[in-house]
Parts: sequence; structure tokens; C-alpha cells
Amino acid sequence: MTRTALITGATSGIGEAVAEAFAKEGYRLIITGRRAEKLTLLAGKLKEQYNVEVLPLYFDVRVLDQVEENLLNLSEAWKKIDILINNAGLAAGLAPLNDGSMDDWEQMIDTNIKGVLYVSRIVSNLMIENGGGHIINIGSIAGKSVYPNGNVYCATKFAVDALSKGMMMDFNQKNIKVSQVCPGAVETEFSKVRFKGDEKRASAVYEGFKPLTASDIADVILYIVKAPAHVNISDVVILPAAQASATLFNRKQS
Ligand code: NDP
Ligand code: 8X3
Repeated sequence: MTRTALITGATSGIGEAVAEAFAKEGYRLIITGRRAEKLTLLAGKLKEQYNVEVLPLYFDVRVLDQVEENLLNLSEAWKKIDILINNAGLAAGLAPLNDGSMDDWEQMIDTNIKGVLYVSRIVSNLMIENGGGHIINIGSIAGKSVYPNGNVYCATKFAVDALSKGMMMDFNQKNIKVSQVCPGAVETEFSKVRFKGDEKRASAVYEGFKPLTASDIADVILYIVKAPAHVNISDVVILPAAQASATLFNRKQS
């Protein structure tokens, strides 16, 4: 039977690559994001290229009313969600705590923690009604170890780590698998967003080594969802070969 996956933050980077990888495998997709034009284009491309059903939903995961408006009003057919990928997220800024921007903090906390909670509460209840499902949270190496000036971003990803563990316990009796995928450096729009459009600063992050691509992460997620029913790959850290910790890179790879 065709499985349905909801992917948050599908307008770029990891979410977009996961949407494409899942479409290639014939999944029905609900894709979300704020940038309507990009989402509409992606939905059209996936439908045409892979002949799958795609429902684009335009909302901000930080705004509970918008999340509820979109997810509580799904048609009966679209309520049957088998897989949720909590991917929408961002880093904003990289500064010592005493210099941090409170707007950046609010944005990261509201997106990376509260957004995951708002979406997961609704979708987990749909999964319980449907008899089960699989939730995959996109954490980070930044949720496993803290790095200088990463303070609030790291805290939000530590929260995703804790929520992944908590969900696994809360849904243990509900036939819902919970997995977490924690990437190191993946070249997407992530650093452009973190440095607010400063392309030079963003590209310096990946200088001298080969970063992961969004499709490397999509491959791992596909592997996780294809595991046999009795297997849960609960927590995966995936790093570029040149990365040995949150801060240690071999930048001599050219
Ligand atoms: P991108 O910036 O390329 O993609 C982020 C996605 O999140 C976009 O689709 C964006 O859509 C969406 N998003 C951001 N804020 C909101 C919001 N308030 N409401 C709805 N959607 C939102 O970055 P990545 O693909 O790299 O990031 C995806 C996830 O991976 C994030 O959770 C990030 O923390 C995590 N991650 C990234 C790593 C990296 O090195 N790139 C490493 C480890 C983890 P839109 O703007 O259209 O709303
Ligand atoms: C993204 C990876 O190390 O830039 O979560 O925070 S890092």
C-alpha cells in the first residue's frame, strides 16, 4: 500500500531532498514551508516527474493557529500519515551569549522546539487513530555536543534530542517508531540563513573539505523508514568524513 509522509521545511535543503527521494519511491507526500512559490514549484515537479500525489501546505511552524488550521483540517484521506519528518529548523546567528540577539533566540526556540511540538502533537494523534506510524526528528551534532557561540542553537537541538527520547517512551505502547537523525555539516541554505545572507561567511563554513549533501541525509532517512517493522534505527549521527566533532574539521581536502 502507498505510504504517506509529511515533511516539514521542504522548500530547500534536507527537506527538499527527502521529498524528492520519497517521491522517487512512490510515497504520497505532504510538504510544508513558508515560501509558497518554492513549495508550489516543488509540488508540481514531484507530481509530474514521479506521478505521486503531493499536498503542499503553506504555514509557519511557530504559529500554532496556522499549524492547527492546516493539520486539523486535512481531508480523511490525507489524515492517514505514516511518516512525519520534523525537519523545519534553523540557526540564527553565532555569537557569545552576552551579545546574542533576542530575536534570533526567539526564532530558534520557536521553530526548532515549539514548531516540532506543535506539529508532533497533532500528527502523533492522527497516527494513534490510524494504528501507528514513524516520526523522524532532524536533530544535529549540535544536539550532541555544544560548541563556542552555538549556545541557543545547540540548546534547541539538545531539546530535540530529549524530545526524541521522550517521544520514543510516550509512543512505545502506540505502535509509533521514533528516530532521530543528527547531521554534521550539510551544505544547504543553513549557513546563509544563519549568517543572514552573508554568502562569504556562509561559504567559509565549508571551505577546504567536502561537506555532506542534503541527499546524503535523504538516503539515511530512506534507509531508516525501509527497515523491517521490528527494527527501529533510533539515533543516527552522520558526519562528513572530514569532520571529527562539532568543531574539528580536516580542511586540507582542497
Ligand atoms: P535550509 O535552510 O536549507 O532548510 C530549512 C527549511 O526549514 C526550509 O524549508 C524552511 O522553509 C524551513 N523552515 C525554517 N523556519 C520555518 C518556519 N518557521 N516554519 C516553517 N518552515 C520553516 O536548512 P537545512 O536543510 O540544512 O535544515 C533542515 C534541518 O536540518 C534543520 O532542522 C537544521 O537545524 C538541521 N540541520 C542542518 C544541518 C546543516 O549543516 N545544514 C546540520 C544538522 C542539522 P521556509 O523558509 O520556506 O519556511
Ligand atoms: C548544524 C550543524 O554544527 O553547524 O546543526 O551546528 S552545526
